[in-house]
Amino acid sequence: MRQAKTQSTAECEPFAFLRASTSSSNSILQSAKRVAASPFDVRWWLRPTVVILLCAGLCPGLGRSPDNNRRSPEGHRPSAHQTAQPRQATQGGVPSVAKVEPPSWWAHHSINPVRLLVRGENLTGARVRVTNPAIQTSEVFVNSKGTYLFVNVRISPTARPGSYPLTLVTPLGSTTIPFTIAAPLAADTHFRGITNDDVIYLIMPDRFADGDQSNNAPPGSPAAANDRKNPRAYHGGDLRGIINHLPYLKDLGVTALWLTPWYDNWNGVNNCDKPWCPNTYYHGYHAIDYYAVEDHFGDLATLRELIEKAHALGLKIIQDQVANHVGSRHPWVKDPPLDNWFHGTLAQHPLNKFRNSVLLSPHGNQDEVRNTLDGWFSDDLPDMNQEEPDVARYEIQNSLWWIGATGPDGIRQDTIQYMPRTFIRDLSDALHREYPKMWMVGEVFERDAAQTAFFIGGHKGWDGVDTRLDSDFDFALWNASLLAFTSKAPMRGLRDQLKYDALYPDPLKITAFANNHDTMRFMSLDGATLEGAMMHIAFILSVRGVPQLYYGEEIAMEGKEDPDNRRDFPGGFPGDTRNAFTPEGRRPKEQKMFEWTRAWLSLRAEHSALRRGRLIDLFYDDDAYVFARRNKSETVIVAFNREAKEKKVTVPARAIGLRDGAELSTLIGTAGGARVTDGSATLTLPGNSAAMFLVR
Ligand SMILES: [Ca+2]
Ligand SMILES: [Ca+2]
Ligand SMILES: [Ca+2]
Repeated sequence: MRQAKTQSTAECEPFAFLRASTSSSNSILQSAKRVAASPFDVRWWLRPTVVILLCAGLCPGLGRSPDNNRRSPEGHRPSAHQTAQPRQATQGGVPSVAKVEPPSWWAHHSINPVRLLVRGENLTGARVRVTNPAIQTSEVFVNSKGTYLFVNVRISPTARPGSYPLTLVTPLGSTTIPFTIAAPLAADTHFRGITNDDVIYLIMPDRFADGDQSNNAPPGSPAAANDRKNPRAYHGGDLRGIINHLPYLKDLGVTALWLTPWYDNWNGVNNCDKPWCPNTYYHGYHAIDYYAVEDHFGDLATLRELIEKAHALGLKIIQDQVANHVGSRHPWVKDPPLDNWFHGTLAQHPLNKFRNSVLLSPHGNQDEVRNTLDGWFSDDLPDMNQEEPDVARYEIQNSLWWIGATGPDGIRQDTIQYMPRTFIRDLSDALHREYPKMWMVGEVFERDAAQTAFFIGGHKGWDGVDTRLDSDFDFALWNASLLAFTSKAPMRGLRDQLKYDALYPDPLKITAFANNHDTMRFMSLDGATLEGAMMHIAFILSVRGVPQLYYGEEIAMEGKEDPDNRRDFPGGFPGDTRNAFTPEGRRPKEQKMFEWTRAWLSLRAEHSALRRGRLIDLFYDDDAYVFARRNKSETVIVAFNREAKEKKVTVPARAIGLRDGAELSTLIGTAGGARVTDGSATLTLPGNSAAMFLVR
């Protein structure tokens, strides 16, 4: 159940202002926001005078000794957390610390203080001391079992990188909380964001390439967990395997790699009598440690090496983050840091009914809304309660920690519509404040453009919230493209879907994807042909938005529903009989698809109109769709003909500013160009193919 939010001194941190609009008790902030010239401008709130004035009224503790351990440890927590709080540390033994999250932070960071979550034993009654004046602690809280301690650490701007251990003291002993101030990564070569100049390539690390067989059976993983014959077991793919194939990806022409989650997941194997057992968490969506790298995939140093080597080749990296839930094997599940850390418990929790549109509708009833936000994605995925400020804060810090510690350029945020939109906004704001170019794309798995548009940033929804989310995936257009290119729907359906771009603040910001790890591969769809797959990928690479491909699409891999759509890339694994990373190892069909994909990627890189141009419909009927992409420097025309035979299509030329005599030269897909006469041009389109023309 949700807890009523109470005022706390923690609200005085600049970080907290970003969520102030959701605080029912924060009337001073609310009234201040009403008079603000730009109440959603973070910089306004962060002006020192504003901070001081607001805090003078709200935070009587500000300015007191940073060592607030004289306060009762539970002093600032909402009362819901206090119910079982022992007054004295008379039970248990000497304190011990097992985990500190985050383990490191940075000076000059926009989140300061950072709030550490310390897991340990016998922490009841703990105080935290520091001797180095470069850091100051405050707001200590210990949970009722004495197993978790929260503490704010404020880092002086003059603090130098190094070790800054904190001392945890209870009446029964003391121990150390290790903590490091890290040197920041260079901002010009990291955190660069994703733009329309990028093409994203989705990789499941376990299924792409095994570059290090020494990590294929890490501690705690039985043989059944690492069985390549089981599509739900770990197959051995890893970060080293991706490093080894960076040149392949560079040559293909993609510019950004989205890796499914690299958080550490449980190494064991689930057994049951259902068809999906035995299974493992090879896909990475069941984190047991938000601050560690999956040991099947490598370690933090290998991840850093991957990101540096990718960057050196001009390839960006996108981290898959999952703030909505963790795995049921996470230590929190048996012993949550706070009673309201999750929505419910493993034994008793709501299950998500996935009535997702209740959030879109202003008429949704609260039972359904709460189920969508609080319901567990499955019994195996405990749902994080982002409406608890300490949960939101933990997750925002975690998101920024990965960016700062490893240097990726973007984030893909899983199952984003099951989290409060205010949390998405606060996370977006925190990311952009520290990393101005940072880009986050949300998974809104809905074929309804209205739903997609509701979650993308740049406009307020009916609820008054602008998520400020940079992008989300265009499942509606993906669906329309599959239907069109498997001949399940008229080609005009593409245009009919694209008209709903009217709902987006900026349609260029949408991520147009060909397929992903949750969808059947094109070649396994009913009605699929290689020509259809070629048109589908050409469409995704030429339509507005940031394109995203799925590993293996460039060789027309097959695969039905999960996990069949996650087959190993041929040649990536020891013992593979052929290597499809090389032309010699590809079958003729695969080579044809590879060359076609590479050619369209190359054209996209060469022609700015394909990346950023306005899309203008020129022709659409049952079997063909022709559109222009036009910017100040050039106009290209992209045409799709689904008929088996050649088709002549006349397009209006004046509509795209062309005069009689203008030449349309072919870029790909057809030998014949065209010339504008009497205000129009007649294109000769080969059967079952896509073509592109450049206007000169
Ligand atoms: Ca491996
Ligand atoms: Ca693991
Ligand atoms: Ca949720």
